[in-house]
Amino acid sequence: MLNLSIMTRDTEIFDIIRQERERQTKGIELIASENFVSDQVLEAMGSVLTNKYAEGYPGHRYYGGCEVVDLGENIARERLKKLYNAAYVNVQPHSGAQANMAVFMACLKAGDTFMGLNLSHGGHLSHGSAVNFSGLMFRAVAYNLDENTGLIDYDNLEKTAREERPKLIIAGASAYSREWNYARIRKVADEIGAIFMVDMAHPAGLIAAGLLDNPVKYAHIVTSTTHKTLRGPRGGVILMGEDFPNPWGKTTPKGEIKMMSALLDSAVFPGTQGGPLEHVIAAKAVAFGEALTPEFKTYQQQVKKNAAVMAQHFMDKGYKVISGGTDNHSMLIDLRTKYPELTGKVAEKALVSADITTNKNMVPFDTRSAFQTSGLRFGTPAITTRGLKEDKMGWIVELIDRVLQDPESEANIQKVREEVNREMNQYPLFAW
Ligand code: DSN
Repeated sequence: MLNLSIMTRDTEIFDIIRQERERQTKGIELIASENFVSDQVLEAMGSVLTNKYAEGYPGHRYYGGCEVVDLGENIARERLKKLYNAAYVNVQPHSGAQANMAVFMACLKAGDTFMGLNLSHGGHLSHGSAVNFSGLMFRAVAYNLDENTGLIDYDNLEKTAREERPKLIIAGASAYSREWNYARIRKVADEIGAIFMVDMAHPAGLIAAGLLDNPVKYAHIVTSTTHKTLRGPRGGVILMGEDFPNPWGKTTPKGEIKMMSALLDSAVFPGTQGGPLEHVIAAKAVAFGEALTPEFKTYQQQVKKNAAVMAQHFMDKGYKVISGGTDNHSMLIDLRTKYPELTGKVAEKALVSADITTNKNMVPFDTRSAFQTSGLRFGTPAITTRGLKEDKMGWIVELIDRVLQDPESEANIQKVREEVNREMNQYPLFAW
């Protein structure tokens, strides 16, 4: 074995890992898109599979010696199909944005029009932000939330779709706490001949547990990340049910008409990625296996219950929760009703100092910029993994409110931080 002098322990980096482990252990993690994976998921990610190049797909690789990783990738594919009742899956996207990019590449030509939820109303960067590939290479048209209800304005969505005739309509969000009416969007997509894609990254775990509607029943194509409510490694996936656009008039440079499944596979590799991360794919397989267990359903029920109870506590304290509550794991708080002068930026910083991690977020029709914001986004997947139940949600909201009442006071923050650290010590996070 090659022995480099640097192979004495790299204390610089391992000390950083130790510090991050400590940060995760002592705090309350409320970022809606984060979670804590199981030891098995972590072990698979840190395994020898990282050494293997496997460009291509199981059975059709560009490298020798892929027989073993083929087995792992096939198990990941079969488990994912079972989880969402899908007919086609691709488990290779390195992230959700990569999965979305592959869908764009398979379905659109540069300059084509598509529609997604306005980023400042809870949408995602890769659904048409002007600084993302989606907004730079394609013509993005946004639909909005209704200002009064905080719900998707489906009338506006339909009207915009009929006027703009996008080739692709995307449903899905980073900060939207309500169930989607997928059937209604599919109807207008069919009317104008558009492909309907759902990015289920945020609620994927709740959907897998059957607690929210499964978009695979309605959409032509579904994408997701695997590391949010689904509780797997960081990564992306693409799925289709039986009803996918086939072949959607796409021809290859050689003039062959290709099926959508083949188009998506080639859009992932070689279109937008090189070698797949087989260690991450193995970790995805582990997470999908975990998601197929009855305990996972119980966990997701608790995630949802914790979120509903937390949202109610915020409202009881006079905070505005956008849309008046939540159907999933997350909620968006408009700080302006209770603390009109307080920005999301200042609030986030004060909470982080108290070891309560959250993120500032624009609220629909925000009067402040994306750097300041008037809102905070909270989610319950990580604290639920940690073992906190609904009886602790009032305590968390109380601590948040104490920080926000006096966000500049180090003494106030310190008192809250001590309470947070003392309590979280009761909820062990790592077995090792
Ligand atoms: N950045 C993620 C989130 O926090 O929602 C989405 O990709």
